[in-house]
Amino acid sequence: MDSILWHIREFAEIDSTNTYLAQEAQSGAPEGAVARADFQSAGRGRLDRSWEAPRGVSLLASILLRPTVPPEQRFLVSAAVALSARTALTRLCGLQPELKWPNDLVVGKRKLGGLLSEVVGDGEGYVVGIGVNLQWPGPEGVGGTCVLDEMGVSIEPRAMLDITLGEIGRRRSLLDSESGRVELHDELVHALATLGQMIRVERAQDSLTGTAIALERDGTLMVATPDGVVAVRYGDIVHLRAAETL
Ligand code: BT5
Repeated sequence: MDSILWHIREFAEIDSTNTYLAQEAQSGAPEGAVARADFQSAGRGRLDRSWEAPRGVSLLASILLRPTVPPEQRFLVSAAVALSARTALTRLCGLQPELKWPNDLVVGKRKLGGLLSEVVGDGEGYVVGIGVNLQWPGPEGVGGTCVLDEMGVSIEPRAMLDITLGEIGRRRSLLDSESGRVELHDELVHALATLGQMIRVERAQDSLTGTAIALERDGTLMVATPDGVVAVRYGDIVHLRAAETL
């Protein structure tokens, strides 16, 4: 059941829906506040990277959630949104993207969407931004894809948002309980293309190659390398190929 009262604010143009909603959240906006834009002049990715999209061809939205989640399981808040977007796409057009650790929606090796989750205060809220390429596959050279290229259908951003919010409503209460978080974690593991892949981890200080073997309860990715198992807590990864054995 959809238990959240959504309050959606739509913009023809904004700098970044995440920046806007984070300010609203700081000022006490309630859970369920949502910002959606046709165009962002300063769309943000993680680590000061940018998220690009021409006007009207992508879902560009941010959602404010205020669950009670232990700090080490905060990643499940953005996971709940990513899983909801995934289900929304399947319901809308049959596409079933996979998730790539830590925050991408992918079709094979191509990036369909990304999430940017920001904590408000000391965990009083989470602004989860989501960008999904609907009718434009992303900037040249980044290996992106879009729903139109994958399925031949044009989905309107608002339609995708509405179904995604309904799906978030179904998952939202899971975040508040230990058993619910286990359920979400299981759904995430099932949707995560990363597990069982040979991957390259790229971090500021180093890079390593190995097989992703597990996702810990705190979101840490366990990677088996020739030098032993390494716990990867942050970083970017590249999927190289499916590993022969797990
Ligand atoms: C992400 O960052 O993937 C998070 C993207 C979140 C965007 C949403 S849109 C609504 C909300 N408001 C915001 O301001 N942001 C959120 P990251 O993993 O750092 O990926 C960024 C990288 O993806 C860039 O450096 C490019 O290489 C690539 N990229 C940029 N635009 C893309 C696109 N449309 N499709 C595919 N790849 C893209």
